[in-house]
Amino acid sequence: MPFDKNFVWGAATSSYQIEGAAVEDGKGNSIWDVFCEKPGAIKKGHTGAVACDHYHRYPEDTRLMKEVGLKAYRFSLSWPRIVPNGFDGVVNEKGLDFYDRLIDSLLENGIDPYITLYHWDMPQEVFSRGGWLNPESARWFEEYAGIAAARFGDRVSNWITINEPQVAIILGLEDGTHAPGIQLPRAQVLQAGHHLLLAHGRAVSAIREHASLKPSISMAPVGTVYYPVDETPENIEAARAATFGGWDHKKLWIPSWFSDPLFLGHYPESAREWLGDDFPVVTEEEMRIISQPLDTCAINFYHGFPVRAADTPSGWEPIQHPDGYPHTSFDWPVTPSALYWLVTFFHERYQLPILITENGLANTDWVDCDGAILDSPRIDFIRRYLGQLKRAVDSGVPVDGYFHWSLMDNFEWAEGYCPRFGLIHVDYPPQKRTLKQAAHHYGEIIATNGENL
Ligand code: GCO
Repeated sequence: MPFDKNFVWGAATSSYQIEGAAVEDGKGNSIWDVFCEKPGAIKKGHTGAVACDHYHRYPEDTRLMKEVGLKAYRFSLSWPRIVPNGFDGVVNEKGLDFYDRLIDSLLENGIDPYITLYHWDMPQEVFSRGGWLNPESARWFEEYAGIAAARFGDRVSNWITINEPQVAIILGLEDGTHAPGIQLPRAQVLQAGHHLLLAHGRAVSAIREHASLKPSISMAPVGTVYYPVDETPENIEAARAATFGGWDHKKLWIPSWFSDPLFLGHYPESAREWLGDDFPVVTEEEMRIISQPLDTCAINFYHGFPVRAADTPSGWEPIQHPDGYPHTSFDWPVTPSALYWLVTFFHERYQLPILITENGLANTDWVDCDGAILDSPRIDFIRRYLGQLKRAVDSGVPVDGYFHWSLMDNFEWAEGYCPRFGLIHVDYPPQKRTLKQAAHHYGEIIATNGENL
């Protein structure tokens, strides 16, 4: 049986990773513009100043999406392109115009737009006022969300508030390897995370208030998951327990930290012992704002962690992949069955339809002497992961769609342009785009609704 006829087949990108035009048409600075100038912050000193020049080349890019056969496209809005300093509500019309043109071009090509409001490029001026540590930041984000929903909500019905709160908070404010590149004590990291969730909640209200099309709203966390190495009942139970309670191993990457507040209305009590006095003190009103009902449970997913039942205090133990286990060129292991368990566990816990908002791999792609890009590992990866997604659908988990990361090669944060995650190869410069073999293959999967997976 193929996927449902309404299954959403898409690909994803984000503003800072592809747009370029960093100082054009009134855009304000983002924390990524500033972080990239810091010596040693980004591999080879790369920056997103030009990126894929999508700001100017979007007509070509939407045509290519159509050529691949995509039904949907997930992209993010740059907050400082729309509200340059982020907090005073002064709007940059030229920024709004750009997204108008992009959305219209998508719709003309029969591609459904999915907007992410925050994919990490916070206005620098917001950071100067404390960023997510400042409780006002949630209000500023609400205002920006309302502006975006009022302008685009007549043509766009799918909204994702925050992309991967874990990465924004842990890598940005605890490890310091992502913008803004600072290292805060844990209690402040948790406080910033709480304000980020409040920003999500306030944005949900703003979208519902200002969008004219009925919106479907979600947040897209990192899908950290443990999966059973052999699928025995004991190992499955071990994987479930580890996925939502393995604090000592994965710390704030454990998905219940950022997802339980949204869907269950409280932070996970199982983290209290680990966090001690750092466990956030919150109000009922805040939790009510954070936990407004959502329409889907979006998840970004790349790889999982094998686990088995064991005679340990937690009842499980993580295990190592054997030597020579398949890895992508980003050194992430290839773990397709983890996708089955991820959507199964998330659906069990949060009781909503699942939407995979990112999944993909970096590969050492190049244009061969015949002009083709033969990325067979990507084809195999897509087949294996989608096969497991299909298995979940067949077992009764409602899955609304799948977005491949990424539409095109782009700026991979601290790794610069070194990894290539795209379905479309980008030669930068001269900004030449070429469909990889996997793009054609994905197009065939889409055309048959996954019949042959
Ligand atoms: C992510 C990011 C993407 C990355 C991708 C590959 O949400 O993690 O959204 O920006 O490029 O995940 O690391």
